[in-house]
Formats: sequence, C-alpha cells, structure tokens
Amino acid sequence: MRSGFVGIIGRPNVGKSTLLNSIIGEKVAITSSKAQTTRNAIRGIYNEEGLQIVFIDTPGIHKPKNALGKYLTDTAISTLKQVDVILLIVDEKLSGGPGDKYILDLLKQVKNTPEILVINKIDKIAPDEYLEIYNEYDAEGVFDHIVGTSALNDQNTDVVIDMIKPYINEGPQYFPPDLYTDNPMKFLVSEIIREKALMYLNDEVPHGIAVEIERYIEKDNVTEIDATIYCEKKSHKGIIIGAGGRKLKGIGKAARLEIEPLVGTKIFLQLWVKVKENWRESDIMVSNFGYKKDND
Ligand SMILES: Nc1nc2c(ncn2[C@@H]2O[C@H](COP(=O)(O)OP(=O)(O)OP(=O)(O)O)[C@@H](O)[C@H]2O)c(=O)[nH]1
Ligand SMILES: [Mg+2]
Repeated sequence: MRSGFVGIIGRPNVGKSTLLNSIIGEKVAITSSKAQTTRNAIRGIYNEEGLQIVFIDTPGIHKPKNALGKYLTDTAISTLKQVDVILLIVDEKLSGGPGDKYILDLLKQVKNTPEILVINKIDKIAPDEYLEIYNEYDAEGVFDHIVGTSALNDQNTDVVIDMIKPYINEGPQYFPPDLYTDNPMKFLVSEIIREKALMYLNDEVPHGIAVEIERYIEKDNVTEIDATIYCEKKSHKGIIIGAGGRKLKGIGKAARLEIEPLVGTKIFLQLWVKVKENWRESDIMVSNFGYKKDND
C-alpha cells in the first residue's frame, strides 16, 4: 500500500476547490465566484487499488483584514508542513503582485517537499499567454513540475494525479477505500447552504456569511434540518431574506435539491437569518463558528 498527503494552496479564487472536486470526481468542497469561499482545510480522498492520496484543499492565502482572514491564511500555511507534495494553484492572470511573491517565498522555505505548479483556467487564455505565465514561474526555480489545467472542464486534472503518484511512498491506508471525504454530513450540509447563499448574494454580504446547523434529525424517510445563516449587519439580513422572503426561499430550495441525493432521504429544511455584528473581527466569534484549529 502506498499513501500520502497533498496540499492544495494558492491565492483566493484561483480554482483550488474546483480542482479538488475534479480530481476526486465528487463534490467535496464548495466553490463560488467570490474570493475566500473555502474556510477549512477540506480533505478529499483519492483511491486506487493499492494507493490512497489524501488531498487537502485550503483557504486562499491573502493579507488578512480581520480575525477570520488570519485564521484562513494560517490554516493554509500550516498545511504546508503536513504534506508529502505541495500543489500551488495559480490562475490565468499574470502574477507579479505581492500576494504571489509572499506565497513563493513561503514555498522557498519549505525544504524536501516536491512542489508542483498548476496553472488553472487555461480555457480562458491563448497558448502564448500560458507560455508567459509558465516562464515567469519556471524562472523562480521552485517547481519540480508545471502543468496547465482547466479544473472546471476536468481538463488535465488526471495529469496532475500522474505527476503526484511517483512521490507517494509506502504507507498505511488512512481511510476506507470507498470514502471520498472524511467531513461529516452535517458539515457538508452547512457548506452547501453557504454555497447557495454565496451564489445568490452580491457585493459585501457574502464574506460575512456563516452557517450553523441548529437541528439535524434523521427519521425514516425524511431528515429535518434547521439552519441559521449569520450575517454581520441588519441591512444584510434584509438582503438575504429578500422581498417577500424570495431570496431565502431560493437559497433553501437550491440547497435542498443538492442535499437530498447526498443524504438519501427527503429533506425538510428550515432556514433562519440572524445578525452577529462584525463577527469576523472577533477571535472568539470566529472560533465559535468552528473556524479553529483542530487541537484548540
Ligand atoms: N473558466 C474557468 N473557471 C474556473 C476554473 N476553475 C475554477 N473556476 C472558477 O473560479 C471560481 C473560483 O473557484 P474556486 O474553486 O471556488 O476557487 P478557490 O481557489 O477554491 O477559492 P477560495 O476558496 O476562495 O480560495 C469559480 O467561479 C469557479 O467556477 C477553470 O478551470 N476555468
Ligand atoms: Mg476554495
């Protein structure tokens, strides 16, 4: 048996979670067009006969503006030390910004761990633009391999797996071979609700959203779920609920349609919206929402 861990890191919104889902072939992590979607280290398990690779998707590394942002970036950075292979994901934009430089400096400090650069969203660029990005990163002398992907179209993500395989050494089978994530169902449900809320919301509201499952009761043919969507301002609450409650209903319906096949029963989903003023600024509130280190 060979097994190992692979960390997926990069700036927000480059497609890390989309790549994880494409590699695993299941929706493990939620994705959205808004930056800072992922908030926890999310494990997706790739299984093959005699081989198990645990991929760890991480929050986008950015310059933190609040307690939540600090937690997100810390989570991503701490993953670097725990893995056998590091994937740095970048997208089609040419770098040069301080965010990228910061991440490259972090990678240069990591010794003895193979590092693979994934240039994602190649569906959006021409070959010569790809080459420019390739050369820019290649010149850093950090990466063992560089590969272009379109995670959204499942293009070349199998090549990423093939590049990783030679670095996976003998090891235990960490999880049963039919498991593709070890995240509990309740967590997946709360994430799906958050994803649908992100989908329906614009501007400054999404970043201040958190979802808490208040009640989760499994009956024979139905699962009853009560969840609260938290936001940071009273005005945001109104936006989430929408005129005549229509937006909240839409969020609930979209979430239910995705949760039902996952849970395998009918879902009775009730959503509430509550305000927790500026919760992202407070270490305590951030950790109360479950954004805390495993050993805290
Ligand atoms: N065109 C295109 N869009 C992509 C591709 N991969 C991801 N996206 C889109 O990019 C956006 C961000 O994707 P995510 O997977 O949520 O990005 P992330 O890096 O996990 O973002 P954070 O969790 O916020 O750090 C979504 O709208 C995706 O649909 C791709 O290969 N091509
Ligand atoms: Mg993500």
